Amino acid sequence: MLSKKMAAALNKQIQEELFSSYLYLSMSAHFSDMGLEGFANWMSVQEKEERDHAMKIYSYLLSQGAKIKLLQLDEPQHEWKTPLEMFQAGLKHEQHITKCINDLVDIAEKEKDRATFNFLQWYIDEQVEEEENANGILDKLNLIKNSSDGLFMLDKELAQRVYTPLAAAE
Ligand code: OFO
Repeated sequence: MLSKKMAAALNKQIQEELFSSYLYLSMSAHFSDMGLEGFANWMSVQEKEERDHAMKIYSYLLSQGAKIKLLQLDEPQHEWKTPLEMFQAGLKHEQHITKCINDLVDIAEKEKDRATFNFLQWYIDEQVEEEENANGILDKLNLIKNSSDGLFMLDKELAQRVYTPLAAAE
């Protein structure tokens, strides 16, 4: 049984995850506009994974008999100057999500809500991976600088990313 505070905070996290999806979808569209289809693919996979993150919380709330309350989504940014700027924005966003997850864990701890505390461990691990992924691509973009050959090679690499639905990945 979740407290009202815990349920409200988890509902808010569904909104955060869906906004993440919206943001990465916007980035995917912008990469397509730039003709960088490999980058667009990477963001498209990211966008789907974020929906999975939201739905995992959705299912958890339902399993606990809590009410689902979907909140309004903000409009994401549509334009960026460079791929580097986009991944910098992506990393900053993931750092924000990490803070959100840590805040949720704090609430679960304060309320001695062991089930939710356990549930959130998956998100803690996931955020380590999310920040690592964004950092890894940022490192490459920093090495490439303005080389169009380098960008072309990285675009080919990012085209290889494949979406695995969360249920299948676990
Ligand atoms: Fe990007 O990990 Fe969820 O939001």
